[in-house]
Amino acid sequence: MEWKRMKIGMLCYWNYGGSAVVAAELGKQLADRGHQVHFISAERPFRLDEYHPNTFVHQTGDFSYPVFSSPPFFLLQVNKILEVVKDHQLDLLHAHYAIPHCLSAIFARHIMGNNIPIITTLHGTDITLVGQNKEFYQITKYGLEHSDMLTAVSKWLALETQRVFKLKDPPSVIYNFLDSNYFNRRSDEGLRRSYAADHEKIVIHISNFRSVKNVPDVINIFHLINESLPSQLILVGDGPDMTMVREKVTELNLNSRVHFLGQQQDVVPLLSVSDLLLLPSRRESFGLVALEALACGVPVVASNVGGLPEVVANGITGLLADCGDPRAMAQLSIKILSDDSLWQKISWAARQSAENFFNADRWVNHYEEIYYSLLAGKK
Ligand code: GMT
Repeated sequence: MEWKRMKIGMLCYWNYGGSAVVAAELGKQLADRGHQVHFISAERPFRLDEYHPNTFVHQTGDFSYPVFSSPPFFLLQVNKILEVVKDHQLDLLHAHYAIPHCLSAIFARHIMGNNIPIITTLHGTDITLVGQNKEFYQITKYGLEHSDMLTAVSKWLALETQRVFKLKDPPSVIYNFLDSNYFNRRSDEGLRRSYAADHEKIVIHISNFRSVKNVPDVINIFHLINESLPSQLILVGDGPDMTMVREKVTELNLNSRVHFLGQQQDVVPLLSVSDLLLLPSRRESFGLVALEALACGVPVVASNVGGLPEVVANGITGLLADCGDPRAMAQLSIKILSDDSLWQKISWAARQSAENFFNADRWVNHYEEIYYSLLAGKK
């Protein structure tokens, strides 16, 4: 189809989390291609931190009333979708994360009585935790079956979705991506020295400190690495397991070696001074932070779960071990960190894979093609 400027409604969460990041990055890329992107979200999406031409942000309303135990977000969002589709004549709706976004889009379309195309991108826990819970199963299945197009961020997630929801076909796979010009190693000796002495290594972990991220194992792995190689650990992010993690650091007498930085908007400077990223997650449908590390030439040691093996090529851009085996992950980490030529080789391959395979243009093209084919099919 010939290029046509589309008006796209992007439904997403706004706060720290990969789905919010992917929605914002996709929106910016599409806006740079000349499309109009309308974010419909509770707040301005994280990573859409500054004004970006061709993007619009429509905040879901807020309404409290004594009979509501909390503001009914779903209904408020449906109402906002109705408003924005009408006011801006949107061509299609793209929901990131099945619950509630694809359902609010479907309900809004039902009220409008039109056939505005709905594409739903599955990110992981919308399927693996929330969606397959019996409290949400039926409604999630309905949402998947009534979207015009389903995409998943890894092959693993696509097959898992098909299996759990007994779908005729698996969702199409569109991998997450990044702007590899922005995510690139920028050396900063001063910053590096502020964390580590010349003979020390820097290990980093970035997450939202939820149980699926298995952060206590980051500490166990780091403890073992540090016994062989003097190192420092940078922890970025915050979340429910933070207290437990702090206690563990104290218990293992690592306080002088662990740096708690909390949530950080820009991780490139920190990745740029790091020698290794640890990601021992229990579940991970993709692992966006692993890709960000690869782009900055940081080898990744991660668990062999979900979509992680599709992002981190075992033995090439990082090393994988079974989840729950900190000893094995520590051995792999020491292997990379203690061999300079191996580190260089993996770091180079990591950067290549981010630049060539996971580059934004390639995967944004796929989304754009899907949008055009849905619009063509609508006529
Ligand atoms: O992990 C979540 O519960 C939320 C979700 C999110 O919005 O960040 O994370 C998922 O989506 C990311 C972006 O596609 C993926 O990189 C993460 O692997 C995935 N998290 C899990 O599967 C645990």
